[in-house]
Amino acid sequence: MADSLAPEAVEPLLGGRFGRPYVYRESCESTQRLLEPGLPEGAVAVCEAQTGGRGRLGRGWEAPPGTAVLCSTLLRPPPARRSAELSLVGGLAAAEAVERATGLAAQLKWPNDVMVNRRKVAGVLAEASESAVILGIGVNVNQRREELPADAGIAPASLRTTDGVVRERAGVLADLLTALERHYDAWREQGLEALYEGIGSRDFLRGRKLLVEGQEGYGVAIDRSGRLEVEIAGERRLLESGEILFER
Ligand code: BT5
Repeated sequence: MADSLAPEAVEPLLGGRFGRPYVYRESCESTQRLLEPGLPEGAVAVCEAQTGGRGRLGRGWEAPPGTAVLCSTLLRPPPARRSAELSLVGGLAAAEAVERATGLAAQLKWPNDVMVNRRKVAGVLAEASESAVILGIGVNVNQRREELPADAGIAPASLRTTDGVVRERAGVLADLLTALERHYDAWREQGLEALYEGIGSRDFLRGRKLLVEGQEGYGVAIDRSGRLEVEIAGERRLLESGEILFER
């Protein structure tokens, strides 16, 4: 079978709640738009190609058809949890799926990027509505170098440009959903504290020189509540959200 994320390739690999139902399209505007609000928690939308893939802050997400994992999961976190933390929950799951696929260490660049060798291989987008959060994850799997966006703010990579291996995406997606379910359940029960070891040990910005809102500083660490502690002009600050540029 050609590499595909069709239900017949993916569903046999799924062992948990996530991915039920599994909503699949060859092409769609964005998987973020495919999940009806009435679906159960854990419903997942996947496609081969997006015509309007979404990043954060109105930016786009690009991947040639059939090369990437593009998925969205419907979640209903309890009101006591800060849904902004879900970017880190999703990032940790994506980092682990990437590590399992490649055997390489992946890091989390706060708040939503997954990095290997200082390049972005995956991105996470949490969009909240009244009744649910749609957690979108894009993982660059089989793109060639020339198929990655040329104008990205952070240098991009795919698993293929990283280690030269072309992979079946179904296994990467199934691993991702399994890890996401496990981490989401732990977060829902105990908060980010339950995932802190996995997140803290992969903290890409820790100790790195940064630019925050035009000012130079350095990253201290992602704290236990999922905020980024930075030091700018000798003062420690906690960031809730934002866009961090780093020195290569
Ligand atoms: C993200 O935004 O990193 C979140 C990406 C989420 C994508 C998934 S795919 C499945 C689901 N459905 C969607 O429509 N979205 C989610 P942000 O940090 O804003 O990064 C976006 C920026 O990354 C863009 O402005 C580009 O510069 C760059 N970019 C675009 N495509 C990329 C890619 N495939 N790999 C790396 N960088 C990319």
